[in-house]
Amino acid sequence: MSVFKALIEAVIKGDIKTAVAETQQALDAGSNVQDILSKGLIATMDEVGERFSKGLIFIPQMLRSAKTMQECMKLLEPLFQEGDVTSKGKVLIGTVKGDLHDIGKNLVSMMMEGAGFTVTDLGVDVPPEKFVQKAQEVGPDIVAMSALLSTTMPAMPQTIEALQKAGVRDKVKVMIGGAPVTEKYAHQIAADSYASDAGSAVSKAKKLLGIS
Ligand code: B1M
Repeated sequence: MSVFKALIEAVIKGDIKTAVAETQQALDAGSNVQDILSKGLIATMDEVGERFSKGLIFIPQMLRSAKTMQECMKLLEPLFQEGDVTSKGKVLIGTVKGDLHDIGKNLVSMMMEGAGFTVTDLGVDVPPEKFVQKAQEVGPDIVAMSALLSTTMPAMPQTIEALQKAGVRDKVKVMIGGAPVTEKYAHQIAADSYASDAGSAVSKAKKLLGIS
């Protein structure tokens, strides 16, 4: 049985108060932050997704669990800081057009910031033209796109094409990720990098920019 049983149950129920208290208690008890995240919070969202697929829960419950997870993540965020104040590079990140899922994207954003990148987060449902406009404005080293729906994945190549048309593509590296996205898909759409999770997104970003 998981040591995070009470936390898991609270996230499934969408009980924010208990989930936040359980997260704090796990931290106080010296639990590893990565464990709280992966075994307590992320694994629970997989369970929530399965219950949704089986028709056991519906959108409002899924939304409540998502909100609960995000409140717990606020406690973990400061613990991801590496303490290096020099910016490692600029990252422009967003969830692609038509897609409202932002927990994974927020996690990537949080870990990137913690690792010393300067992150501009465009939020969710970001159309290609918004990526282009903001890229022209902030001059990022990396444009990072997240998608959680197989139906919104095509917005990734559309965004790459828009960057190309605006003459921005050659000035940035493009990284993609999200549950339905694969390394193969990244090759297929000529993205520069794919990461399966927030931790590897950081190491891949460093690799893209030649930082150790
Ligand atoms: Co939705 N949803 N949802 N949902 N939802 C999924 C994704 C789904 C798999 C559930 C299911 O059916 N089993 C399914 C998608 C099926 C598919 O297309 N393959 C689904 C569906 C169908 C839908 C709707 C269409 C439901 C409906 O309306 N009938 C609808 C679509 C709305 C829209 O976007 N237009 C919808 C809505 C929602 C809510 C709004 C209720 C809510 C989102 C709230 C929010 O995000 N603020 C929600 C939720 C919570 C989920 C599940 C349960 C959890 C997602 C999550 O946050 N996971 C999800 C089931 C699941 O994923 N198991 C599901 C935790 C998060 C940490 O993981 O986002 O994968 P993830 O991020 C990972 C990696 O993917 C990676 O790093 C993170 C981990 O470290 N990563 C990157 C992510 N982005 C990256 C970018 C990178 C690199 C790595 O580089 C740039």
